[in-house]
Amino acid sequence: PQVIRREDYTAPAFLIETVELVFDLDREATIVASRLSLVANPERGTGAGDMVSLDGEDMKLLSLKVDGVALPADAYEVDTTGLRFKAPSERFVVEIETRISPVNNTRLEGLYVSQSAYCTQCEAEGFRRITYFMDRPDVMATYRVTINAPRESCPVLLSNGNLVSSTDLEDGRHQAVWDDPFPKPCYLFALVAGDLACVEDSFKTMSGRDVALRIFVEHGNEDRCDYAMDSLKRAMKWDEDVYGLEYDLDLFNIVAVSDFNMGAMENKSLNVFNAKYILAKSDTATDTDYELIESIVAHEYFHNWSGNRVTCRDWFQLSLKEGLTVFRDQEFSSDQRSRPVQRINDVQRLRAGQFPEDGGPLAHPVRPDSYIEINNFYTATVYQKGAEVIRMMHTLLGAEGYRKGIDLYFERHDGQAVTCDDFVRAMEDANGVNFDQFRLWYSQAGTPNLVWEGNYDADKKVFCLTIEQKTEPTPGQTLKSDLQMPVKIGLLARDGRELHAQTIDLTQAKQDFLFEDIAEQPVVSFNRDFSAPVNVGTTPSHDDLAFLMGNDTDAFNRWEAGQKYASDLLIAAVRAYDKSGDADAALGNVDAFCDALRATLTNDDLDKAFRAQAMILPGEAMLAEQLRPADPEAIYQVRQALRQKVAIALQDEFEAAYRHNASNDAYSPDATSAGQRALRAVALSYLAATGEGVFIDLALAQYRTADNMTDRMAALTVLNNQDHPGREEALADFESRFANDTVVIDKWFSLQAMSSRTDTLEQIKKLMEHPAFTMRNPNKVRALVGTFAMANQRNFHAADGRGYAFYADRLMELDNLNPQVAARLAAPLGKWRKFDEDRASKMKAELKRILAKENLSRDLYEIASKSIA
Ligand code: B3K
Ligand code: ZN
Repeated sequence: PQVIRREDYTAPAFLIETVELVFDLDREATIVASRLSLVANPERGTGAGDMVSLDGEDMKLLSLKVDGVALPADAYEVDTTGLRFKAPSERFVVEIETRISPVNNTRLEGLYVSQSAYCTQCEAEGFRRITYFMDRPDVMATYRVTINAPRESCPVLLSNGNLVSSTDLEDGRHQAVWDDPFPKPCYLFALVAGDLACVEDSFKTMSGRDVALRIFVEHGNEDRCDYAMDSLKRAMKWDEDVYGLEYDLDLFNIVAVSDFNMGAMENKSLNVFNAKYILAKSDTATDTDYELIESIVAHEYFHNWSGNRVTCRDWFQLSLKEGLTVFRDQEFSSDQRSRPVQRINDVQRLRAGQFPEDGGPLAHPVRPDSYIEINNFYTATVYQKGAEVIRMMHTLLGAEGYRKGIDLYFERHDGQAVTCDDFVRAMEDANGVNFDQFRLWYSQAGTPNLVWEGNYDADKKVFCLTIEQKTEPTPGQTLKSDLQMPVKIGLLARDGRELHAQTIDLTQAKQDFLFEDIAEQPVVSFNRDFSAPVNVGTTPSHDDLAFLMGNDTDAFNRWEAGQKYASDLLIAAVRAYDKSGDADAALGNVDAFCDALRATLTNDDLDKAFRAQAMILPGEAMLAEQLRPADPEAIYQVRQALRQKVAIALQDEFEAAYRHNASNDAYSPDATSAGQRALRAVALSYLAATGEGVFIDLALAQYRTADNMTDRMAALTVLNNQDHPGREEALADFESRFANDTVVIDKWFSLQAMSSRTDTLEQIKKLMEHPAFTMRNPNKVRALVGTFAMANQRNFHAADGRGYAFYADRLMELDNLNPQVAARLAAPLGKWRKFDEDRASKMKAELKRILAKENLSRDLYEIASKSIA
């Protein structure tokens, strides 16, 4: 397969000014007529005689006219990748008719059918599966779209922009015409048609315009849209307040569909969502679901400016819109909820998803240099690390300086397709700073490692902090440069007073920072708020960590100190366990750690959501990252043993927390109530970890009486790992309640796929036969199959290798239907370097088997071949 390189970028030979599309919808054979006005690109100096090259895949060309005249067969070339002919002049009109088959589109890219509705997904390169086009983001045009469809089965006809007209046609068909006045790249095109219910609301913008807001869902789901709608209105207001950005059309539509390759899509004024990120009511959605809905609705809305009004010049610049928009949605959520808890969640996500990527075979810079399949680059690096890069600029420039940069960026580039470099230049120019060194964050892959050392001179009252940075080589990048990063630090006195706090600007490989007038030997709170997205190799003493857990004025670092403390105990214990096989003995005395946790658990000055977070030990995968080779069974056993020790030591406190955080009020998804439920759930899970049967009964009782999904799932999660009749009872009850609810039943699939029980793989195989399961629906595959590899380290890595073989079989099966989703699930097999030789060779054998598959997609080929290298 061909490698696309960033350095090969050239501006398009021709531009497209206007696009007129007419769709005659039919499940088997949809006819798409397109009329494009093309003009030579002055930047390229092209004209008559130059080749016009249009992308196109998986469709039938029915007719082609240039300036009204059908092209003779020898005047154009058409193959499986596109259509080419010579331009007659500098300005001309192309008319194309194609036929496509939405119902046979299992890739869910382009125009496809979900349940009974038609919908589209065009980012990154799906538009070329609808009609021949210059499918690249730097070709921006205005669109007029006509949709013809049967009135009965498709009463709702939607596209981007404003509705121009609706008319009845003959034979029970009807027609809608939509016009989008804002020039856009084709990846933002969308069409939806079907029999959908609609929930309506409105928003008054800061300049007083009324915007109609509509959410379209399957009939019967109308009562599950309130939270998404409320989130949308809060996001619109927040973007006005914080960024001065106002919505620019008179309507904004959201459609929820059940078959979707990812979370959601920001098509201009017609966002299409995976139904799981829209639908929620108290008995079907957990607090986490509500949080995700809020942040994804906001994320897609924010793209209207950061992505749509200003878009990417080419796909290597993807982080221009994604990093920025993730940063914006993270800040939105921080303002809606607890800021420290939000930061903890975001950092956990970065560490769980991005750090392993950056340290593994798929490592790539935030702005990649090459790709085979662009869909493989919608990664944690482009999204989450990209957001951290924006956050660092925010920290370095301050909120005001950052806003000046943002204002300049939108002023300069509105209506354009630009680069990450253009964004950084706006930040520099607005603030009179130089970001030459900082820019390396876009081009250099790998997570920097920081180590620090403090030296206190008691006579001079001077504290010297020495910091060293180093980034390990990544595939294709052996030499690494020193990066610029803001490191927030605090110096604390033994009584908890803050002696000094500062954001330091690290730029060198090794750098000293001097602090004067420091009255006593301080305890260092390093990289507060995770201001630099790095690994910190220095582990303070257990005493200092316990002190920071109880005293740091930075909430993030209070949590971080607990995580470091736990990791340190667990890693040492895993090493000891490998020799002794006795997890309890390997852990030894952990009283001091338990005391520190107790102090946090019972500190009523702390937010409950924070306390709940602080009780959760680092996950098995996180621990595996810090061990080489990682022994998944040892990690599992040792982590369980520490959980039990904590549970027994803090049993009274957990019981009290469980009792005191029961609620008699009706469910409300607000952050405070959610925090209370989270604390109660953590308490229940620890109580069950004591090993006492009464607490399993308590979980079962909670399951039976739960009046909301959060409490129900908390109980079921506990039961899920038990050998107890209550497990079967609760799982069977859940199944019968929600068997027909496609969004909710996925929780049931994924929970079972996550079970630490050793019969889990057999259960998964059985569940694949369940009537609600199908390999054609990405949510189902992710819930049952993806979860197994991503969130069940113990069983996926079972020593006999059956987990790997099962998984590879599923990836190959899926590759024939939906290569994009198959490739997105493939990364776990690429982690073989982290494991012992036996596991590593089994994992590699599966990768080889995948690479030998007939008709292997470009998508899966790219991930599998890079993973094995
Ligand atoms: N921009 C889309 C993601 C498209 C993924 C294509 N493989 C959703 C988002 O990031 O908002
Ligand atoms: Zn996005």
